[in-house]
Amino acid sequence: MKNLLDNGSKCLIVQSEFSAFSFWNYVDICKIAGAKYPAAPLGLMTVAALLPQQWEFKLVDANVEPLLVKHFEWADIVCVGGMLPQQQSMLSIIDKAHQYGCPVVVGGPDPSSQPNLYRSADYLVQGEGEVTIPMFIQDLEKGCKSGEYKSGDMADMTEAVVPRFDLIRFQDYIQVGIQYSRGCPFNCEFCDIIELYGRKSRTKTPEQIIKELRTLYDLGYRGHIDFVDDNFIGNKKNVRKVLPVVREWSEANNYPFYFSTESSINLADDENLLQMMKDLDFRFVFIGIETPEDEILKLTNKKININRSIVKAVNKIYSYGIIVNAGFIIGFDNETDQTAKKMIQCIQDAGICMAMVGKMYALPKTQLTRRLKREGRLFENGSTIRDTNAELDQMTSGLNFITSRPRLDVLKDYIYVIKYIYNPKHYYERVTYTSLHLKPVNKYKPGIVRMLKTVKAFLKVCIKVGLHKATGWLYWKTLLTVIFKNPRAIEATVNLSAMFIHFHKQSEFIIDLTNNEIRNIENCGEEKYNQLMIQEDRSSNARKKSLLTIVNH
Ligand code: B12
Ligand code: SF4
Repeated sequence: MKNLLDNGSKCLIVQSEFSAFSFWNYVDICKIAGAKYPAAPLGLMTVAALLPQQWEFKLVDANVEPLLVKHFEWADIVCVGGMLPQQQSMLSIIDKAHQYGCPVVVGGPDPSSQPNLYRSADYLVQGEGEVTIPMFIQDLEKGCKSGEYKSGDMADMTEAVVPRFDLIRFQDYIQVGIQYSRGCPFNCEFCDIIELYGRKSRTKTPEQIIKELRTLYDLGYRGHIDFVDDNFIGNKKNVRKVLPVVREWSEANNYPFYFSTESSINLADDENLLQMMKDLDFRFVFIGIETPEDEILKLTNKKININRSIVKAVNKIYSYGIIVNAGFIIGFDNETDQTAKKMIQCIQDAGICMAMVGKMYALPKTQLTRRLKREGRLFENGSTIRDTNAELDQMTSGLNFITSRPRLDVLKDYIYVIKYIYNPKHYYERVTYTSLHLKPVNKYKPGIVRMLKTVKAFLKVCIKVGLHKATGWLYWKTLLTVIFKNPRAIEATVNLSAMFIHFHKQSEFIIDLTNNEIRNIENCGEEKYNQLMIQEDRSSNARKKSLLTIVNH
């Protein structure tokens, strides 16, 4: 075998395919916008920056281009990594690479949480690459042909490298991610982030962030940047330091980017921070609302959301020009028959268009899982999704435990919520509400090429949504209302309206899937179903175990 540390070794990095039906894979909308996929593979671009720089790299994202034989024939070594929904595709890439005689390095979120499944790879690199990739390289130096690398240490973010953004074609994506921090200070019972990345939010320095932005700028990227943090405001003191620096840089460069991120809801309490984000043209924030019911929040220890009006908090954020996308969960222990109605009311009253309503999932490294195990309620292998493991996300899978309410009630409530909120009339009511409450700054101004693309996309939306019998009238009514009452928000209105194409398709898929599950339970009876699930777990294999790892924010 060739000495891989030689100059010019060829390293093929593969982003494997995601499931087509994920809430997040709004590929139809990408096509309208002239792109191929929502988000660029930040993890793998970071990995490329951590590997020997004398190597020659090729990054193939199978979500935007076919992975071909010639790619494997070119490569001396193959790196593959990703999250749970990519598990099947990652495993098949390992096999394929071996067919062509390439050693394979595997890493990333799923191989780190389910290492057993990935032992077919030659090198299994767990955890944060900043810590474990150097261990792998040391082994290569020693000529090791295989190895496993893990560490209890967490990466020092102030030493993080600039990802190899040069390895992708920007036009393939709607957005490019950068990461400012890892970890979150809160302590929600169902969350694995705090156990994987810690409760101390580790941040990069302002200089590092500017360096990343400058790199993207110099490579010609303009437009949407997503801060992929677990909780962007997890370390408020540091965020307050970085935002003004980024603003100064943005201003000096004529605002080449606009931003989005994930944050806890206490963002709404901090007008100063909101103003800083507005000044930088933040346009979206994803917030884990989970449930509007305080009793449930208490049990799940999501204290930061308790004793507040969600509607007021969301409105506050809209007033700074930032659209709130949110996650909700059904399947908490102390839900009642009023839960679904309260959730719907919260989503409608706050006008949350992109509401990802998922079923509760007990993740391996969480307090929730440990409690359910103690209570004898955990289906260790989460095998509720055994027939559809290619379609994994929070909406298609979940409830991998004996629910406290009858499971059928939970599932029926789930369908009720999804049907209601993704009914065209109700969805467009929310688009109108958000658009009228939004005060965008629109500091980022697209160049002429992007402008033409935007106009083309707008016309496509007008045809696809505006001429559709289910949405036509609602779309034009919403559009005209916003043009007359809050014209600055028109871009947001069109974007949110377009997203309905994806949500409609995706919600129908979810409803069918959940109805099948309901039929199965009705056929065998709930008690027997639970018994079967628990028994099945006792005799199940490692592959099924992997189906557990879905997360909520
Ligand atoms: C941003 C984000 C998203 C974005 C994705 C944007 C994008 N560009 O892909 C969105 C919102 C779309 C998303 C969706 C989902 N996400 Co997500 N997401 C994240 C988040 C917050 C950051 C990911 C990121 O970019 N990190 C920054 C990069 C640099 O880190 P990284 O990718 O982990 O890579 C590092 C290491 O893992 C390692 N590494 C990675 N790959 C490889 C490969 C090799 C060969 C090696 C050696 C090392 C290596 O080195 C890198 C540097 O340290 C993480 C949480 C987190 N803190 O990581 C969750 C996370 C990745 N998501 C997760 C999940 C489960 C999902 C969903 C399934 C949830 C859902 N709602 O249904 C969906 C599925 C998406 C889909 N397309 O189908 C889980 C994955 C768990 C698992 N076992 O796989 C995570 C870890 C959150 C968690 N609580 O556990 N997500
Ligand atoms: S669910 Fe969100 S707010 Fe709660 S601990 Fe996890 S990352 Fe933090």
